[in-house]
Amino acid sequence: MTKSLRVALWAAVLSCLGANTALAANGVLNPGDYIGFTFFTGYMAMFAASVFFFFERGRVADKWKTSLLISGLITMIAAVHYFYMRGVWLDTGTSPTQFRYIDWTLTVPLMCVEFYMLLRPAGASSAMMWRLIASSVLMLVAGYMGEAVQPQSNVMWGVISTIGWAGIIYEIFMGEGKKVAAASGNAVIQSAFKQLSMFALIGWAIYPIGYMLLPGNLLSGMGIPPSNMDLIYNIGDAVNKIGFGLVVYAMAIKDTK
Ligand SMILES: *C/C=C(C)/C=C/C=C(C)/C=C/C1=C(C)CCCC1(C)C
Repeated sequence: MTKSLRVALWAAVLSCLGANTALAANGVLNPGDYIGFTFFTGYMAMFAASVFFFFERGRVADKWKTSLLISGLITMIAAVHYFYMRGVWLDTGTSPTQFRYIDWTLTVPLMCVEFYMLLRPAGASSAMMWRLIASSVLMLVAGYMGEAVQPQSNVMWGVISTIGWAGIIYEIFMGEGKKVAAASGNAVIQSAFKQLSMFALIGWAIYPIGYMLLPGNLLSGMGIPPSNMDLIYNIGDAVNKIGFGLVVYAMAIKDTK
């Protein structure tokens, strides 16, 4: 990419983020409400992904059917929550924090189960699954505390939440997850595990960026309205929930052949 193209792209992204959006508060999707648009496209994308995973489940080997089912449940739970979040956004123009965190509290532990299901044939212990789930709960409860209960202490809660995230990263990059995957001797599983791990490391890093827009946090006061947090969360959800499911799907199809 040439330098001028890069500069132009960044300018476009920044002006979009900094724009004073026509926020909704009257039940109408206004032309300039790009955050509202992502609630709608997110809703339909999650819905369509669920149909896809449920139907494709019939094409994979028996041992991967539960994994595909969980991929579909993750996007289906998200679709229902996006339906409600979209409504809150249109009616009030405020962040649907409660629905957001109820969604995550169900879907992120299911993503931990997905890691476990992938490595179970290779000998992963259920203790590993519970450690991942416990870390994810710490991450999400602390995030909710910082966003909704004690917003004046959102930096402290963000740090605590990051400890939970680090627990997940440790488990898959240095703990049992890594060891079991390496010992599995199955290149298809190893490649899928590596991709899911990268989602948890890079794809999930999208969320703390949104969180840092909260007043008083690291990215506040840079001219980006805090409401863009929902834009960033919506992008993160589409990338991570659908992408995660597609990695599992591709792995299952490959391993079935
Ligand atoms: C489908 C939903 C997913 C994968 C949600 C993931 C959410 C996170 C990885 C959130 C992480 C956070 C931190 C690491 C610190 C700040 C607070 C959070 C909750 C945004």
